[in-house]
Amino acid sequence: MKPHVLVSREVFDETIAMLEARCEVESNQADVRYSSEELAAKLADKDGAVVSTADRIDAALLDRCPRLKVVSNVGVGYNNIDVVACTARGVMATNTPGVLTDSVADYTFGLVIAACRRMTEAENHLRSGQWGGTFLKQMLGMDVHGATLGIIGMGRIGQAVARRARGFDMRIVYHNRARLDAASEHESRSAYRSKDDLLKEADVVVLLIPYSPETHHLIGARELELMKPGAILVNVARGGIVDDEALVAALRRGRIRGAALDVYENEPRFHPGFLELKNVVLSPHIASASEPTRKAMANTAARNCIAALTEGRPPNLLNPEVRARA
Ligand code: 8YV
Repeated sequence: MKPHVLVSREVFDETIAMLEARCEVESNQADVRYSSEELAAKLADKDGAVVSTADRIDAALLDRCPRLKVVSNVGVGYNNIDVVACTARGVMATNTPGVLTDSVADYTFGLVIAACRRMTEAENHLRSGQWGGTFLKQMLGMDVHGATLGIIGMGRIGQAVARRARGFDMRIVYHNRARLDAASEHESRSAYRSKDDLLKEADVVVLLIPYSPETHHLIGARELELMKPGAILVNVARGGIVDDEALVAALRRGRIRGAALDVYENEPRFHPGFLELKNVVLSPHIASASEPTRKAMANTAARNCIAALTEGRPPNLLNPEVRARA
């Protein structure tokens, strides 16, 4: 008998076809976000789940899914999944590392340029009908070339952003839980700094770390005060890493030059103060959203789910210590 799988959000037809070749599939192709209660009810009789990073998979939900053997995240970040609770219940958890690295790095660098050169502010100015023609001191911004880029989180994506920064002749400093080896530092032309020293030195600070209780509000009022007055903050990692209340206050009083955000505390809700500000670029969590990359993410998640249900040990297993349910 084929295992039963829930796909919690709309995916591509090819992903459904891949799953249906090996599983009985129920997919939310209407893409209406399930409540926690609806998700638990849908998973009560399932063997596997392909879920989005917006779906909360916690102990309370897992206790209502006695057959569940695998939770397969469509995304590299997995703070939405209580992996310890999965392991305790014999549930495998997987993510999709690697396939989105370059798309997220591309988008991150696009946000760097947009914020430094005030691109969205300029577009809004034009769209609002206020433009009276070009003049010398219009929309003066900061040059990207030659600026110092500070990368907090020098994993795959951080190192891909560093490669892009080299093409713009930027100086690169980074902070990471573990310092890179000498060869990787040399290859990325980057220099290690403590978090505080990076914040004091960088013209542009980019956040590329996972969210966890340890990184909650890693950037708050204190850290924003350390930044250079003309500096820019870019967050494409996770909402909650930045204290958005403190960031709104710092942007309002011009404590830093600007920001670019793709993620927010409590998204899809976000701090209304951002909407009043011209010195912030806003986008709706789309850093990985190129079509090829989102297809690769969904298909990788499907392959992880199928492997877990048919072979027992999937690629990209987040809890290899798990004794999976029979
Ligand atoms: C989202 C992301 O997963 O991969 C991640 O961790 O944050 C994004 O790629 C994306 O919204 C797909 O659901």
